[in-house]
Amino acid sequence: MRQTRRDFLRHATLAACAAAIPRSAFAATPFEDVVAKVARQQLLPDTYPETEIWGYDGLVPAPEIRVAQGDRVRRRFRNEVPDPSSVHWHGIRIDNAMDGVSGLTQEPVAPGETFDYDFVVPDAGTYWYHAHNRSYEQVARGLRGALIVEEANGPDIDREEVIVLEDWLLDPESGQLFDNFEQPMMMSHGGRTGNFITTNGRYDLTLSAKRNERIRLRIINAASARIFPLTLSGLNGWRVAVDGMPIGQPQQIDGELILGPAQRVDLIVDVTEDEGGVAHLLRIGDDDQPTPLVSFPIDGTASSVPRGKPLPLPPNPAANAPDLADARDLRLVMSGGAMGRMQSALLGGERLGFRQLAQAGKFWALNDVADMTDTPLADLSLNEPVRLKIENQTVFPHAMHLHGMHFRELRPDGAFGPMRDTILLAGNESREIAFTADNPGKWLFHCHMLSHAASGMTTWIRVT
Ligand SMILES: [Cu+2]
Repeated sequence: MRQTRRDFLRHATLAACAAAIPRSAFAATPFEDVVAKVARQQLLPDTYPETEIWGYDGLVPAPEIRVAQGDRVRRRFRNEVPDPSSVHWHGIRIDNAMDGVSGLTQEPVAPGETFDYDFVVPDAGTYWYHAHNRSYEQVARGLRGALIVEEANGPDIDREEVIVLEDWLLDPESGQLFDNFEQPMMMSHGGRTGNFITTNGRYDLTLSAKRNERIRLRIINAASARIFPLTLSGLNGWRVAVDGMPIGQPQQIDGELILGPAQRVDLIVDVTEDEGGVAHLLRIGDDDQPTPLVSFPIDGTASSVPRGKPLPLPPNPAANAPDLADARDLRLVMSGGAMGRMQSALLGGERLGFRQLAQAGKFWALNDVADMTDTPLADLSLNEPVRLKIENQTVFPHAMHLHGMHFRELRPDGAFGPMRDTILLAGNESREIAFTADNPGKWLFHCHMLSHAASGMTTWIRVT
């Protein structure tokens, strides 16, 4: 492994401090490796060949990272895939230099090179980590996994399950990923969705459960463009957190639960299905038919009676609502895509017509600008309150993700929604969000339909 200047400086600092710091401080937080690798995994049924994937430590989903709230995460990322890469820790209120955005917070890590990520996790919750260079390809190839931050005093449950939803666009003949990551038709429509869905890397995930067992489900939509409408059967569930952050009073699940790309939801479910039956977490397909994402065959009984409504999760330190009285008003107009009204947009400072943009692989614009430029969407002062109206003038849904800070939706009646890091907008829908710009740095703000992000829907804000 080549020593970079960064490695050298780090070691020099450690040597200088060694005399002053007790040995145990080093032992407590060693760097662990996270290696992006090309590997093969059995995703399809056994009659098909293994699929070549890119996975952290060669696995999809990546090995779960699980730490306690307030812990320090130290990972030495080593890139062994044939494409420069970096790792983004999605939803973590993080030091900007550790945010992992190639081209904004760091240079991409070349094949064979390393980068040391070292950060503290201030909030408990369900987060994830994924590639953030050419992510429309690298995430779709499998560079994604769960990052779980545990509360000091977690909820009263019997067990928990982390549920990572992924989809894959596979050639049914070869079982291999189609190589069409930049296909204009997908970029200009809903994004590149797969034709094969896995839960925790399996198409038939089966987890046995007991009647009246209480399970926490941490569900992560790690797909690169797919929206998952979810529903439960044989399970009585409450929503207790979204995008990692507790929502206050648990909300009973009644009907459908929509999870946009990159969004997470924490549920506490009680198993109501009878012994011998099968409970399910289901997704609703385009044909309105429910299909199992997880099957829970019921084997035994945990207790004779269900426990009733769960208590709220303990709040995170980031729980305050922004003060709107002095808030800066911002507006973000999303335009473009197939069947859209966008005539032209700026690309690299030049005004191009829709057809010219399409030839350059750009189909979308944010405030009339395709792609990120040197100028941020907004220059904010540290701790400045912001309200941002997002107007989706396209016919497609988009999942807008802000790095580094959670926001709240500001609903038409003036009420705040729960804290989120990714908000899903339907086609031609406007929504308003508000946040306090309390984390200094350069923060990306982009669509998490990753082929949209690559074809115009990426901007950033600066907090100083
Ligand atoms: Cu989008």
